[in-house]
Amino acid sequence: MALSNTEIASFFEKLADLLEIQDANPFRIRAYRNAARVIAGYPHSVADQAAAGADLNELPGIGSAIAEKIHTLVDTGRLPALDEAAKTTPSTLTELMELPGLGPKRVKQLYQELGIKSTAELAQAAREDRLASLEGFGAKLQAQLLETLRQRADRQRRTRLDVAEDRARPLLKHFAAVRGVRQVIVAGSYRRRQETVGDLDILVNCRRDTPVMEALRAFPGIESVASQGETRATVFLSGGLQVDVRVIAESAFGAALHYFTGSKAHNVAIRRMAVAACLKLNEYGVFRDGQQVAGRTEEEIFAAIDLPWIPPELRENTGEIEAARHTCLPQLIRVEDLRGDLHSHTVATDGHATLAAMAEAARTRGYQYLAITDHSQQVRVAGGLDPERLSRHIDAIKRYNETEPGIRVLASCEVDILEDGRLDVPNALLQRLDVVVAAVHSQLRLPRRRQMDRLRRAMDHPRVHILAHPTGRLIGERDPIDIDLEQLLIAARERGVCMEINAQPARLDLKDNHCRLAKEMGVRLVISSDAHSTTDLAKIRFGIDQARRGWIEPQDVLNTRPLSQFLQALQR
Ligand code: DGT
Ligand code: CA
Ligand code: CA
Repeated sequence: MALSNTEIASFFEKLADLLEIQDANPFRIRAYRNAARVIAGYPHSVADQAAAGADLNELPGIGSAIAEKIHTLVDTGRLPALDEAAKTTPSTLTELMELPGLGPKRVKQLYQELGIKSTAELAQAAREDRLASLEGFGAKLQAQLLETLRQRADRQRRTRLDVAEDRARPLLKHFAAVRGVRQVIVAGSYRRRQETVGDLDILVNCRRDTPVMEALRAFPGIESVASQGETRATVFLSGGLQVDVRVIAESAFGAALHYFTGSKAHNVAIRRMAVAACLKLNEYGVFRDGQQVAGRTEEEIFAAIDLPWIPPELRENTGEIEAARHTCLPQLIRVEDLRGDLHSHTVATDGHATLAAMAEAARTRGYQYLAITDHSQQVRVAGGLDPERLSRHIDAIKRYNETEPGIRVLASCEVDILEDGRLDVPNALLQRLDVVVAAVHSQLRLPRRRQMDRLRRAMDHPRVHILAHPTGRLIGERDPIDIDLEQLLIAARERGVCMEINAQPARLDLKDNHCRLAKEMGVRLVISSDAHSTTDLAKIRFGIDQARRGWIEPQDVLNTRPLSQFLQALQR
């Protein structure tokens, strides 16, 4: 596949980084950086143009030497100048340059004086206090670097919720098949549906003398056992996910479930309430004067301290206890409340199923409508539709609806927002779409002012109904774009544009606290799967989880409405 502009640009960035560490000619370095910027911001595919034999010299700031390098890179996938530079300077040094506080001079110093080539070696040196004495470093920078690296490692050590589910499922099945086991539940952040989990906290409710620990040892997916007693064990699954298993007596199962579901902050606040009512609360139950008054179920635990049951997604001590006390907990949205899905792809661009297959799968889920939102032309990696193909795609959708398929397919498009905020689809075609979903896919690192202006301008367009994955983050992989979320929500509210809660487990964008803020600010929301296959439609539940964590109720979400009301509400 042809290199994207971003990929081509990153080759030149990397080359410039290495040359900078090598103290090369600053003009040469600047020329490469300049080229990288021009290429990254160029509205057409540089690779396509090179392949078509275009004169890349014509690009602003690109001379014939760099033009030739681009041709070589596009043809061969390699940049010989970069290979050459990497011969004398390890190319991993460029990853050090991304750390705050480190520029080319310091990276060079680290390499030459301490032989440090990677972030792992840097962390080690910082822990051993070997950086502080380097000239120009000092204890403060060392501590700051250590903290940055620690945060990175933390982020990598957590497991995405969907991945955790895939790992947990076989183990839960394994336990459930053991004679004497009544119930197996994953508590902790997993039950609270956090977007990532640190470990799995599995609680097993079973008859006395059930061989739970033997069963655990017999599970084939275990890499190592960290500790094991009669009623609790900590093991690591292959792949590295930690699992804490606890065997709980039935009389205390509700208490344990509440305790190990957490969060810790919620537990502390609940315990304080219990104490104020002259009760003792721990993972074994609620006790008055040493007598157990609750323990079997969570409902009992809450009732003993005079509260209604609180959904796990809310248990973060961010107002749920007060809301429960005043019996004004939100009626959280459920998957069954949705009447349609507003973001999906087909084989027309980067999806794997046909329009008919996607529609049929959505109908089977009980939806009344499905928006097909294949990409617009600018998103080349996804085979985005140019105006002519989009026009035919709209025709195909309208024809499909005439076959009365039992679901209304909404003609839509995931319209790329260009760098300056213009839309990647001509107005005449936007007019023909039932729903317009706009999104940013490139130029993700614009400075805040420009990024905000870009999004505001896109939403200024009266045909834009929904802003998809508003922050552009990928969990554990890519930071959000630099925006002021509150300002963005204000802009959306002013224009009547809906914010999407994208349910792809790698995105979850908006995320929980953003959802809550949007609701409080009166911003309209939709929850969409961004499905690329028929089975992907079911991933909508991850979006529902985030929405629930954000206190969202059915009436806050436009696609809980029946088709005609939805279409009416969508109008700005
Ligand atoms: P994680 O694993 O980092 O994603 O987050 P959690 O919430 O699953 O935390 P974890 O696995 O350390 O502990 C599970 C639950 O056990 C936690 O949510 C609340 C409870 N818990 C753990 N430590 C304490 C504690 O020191 N005090 C109280 N009150 N509860 C605790
Ligand atoms: Ca946990
Ligand atoms: Ca744990």
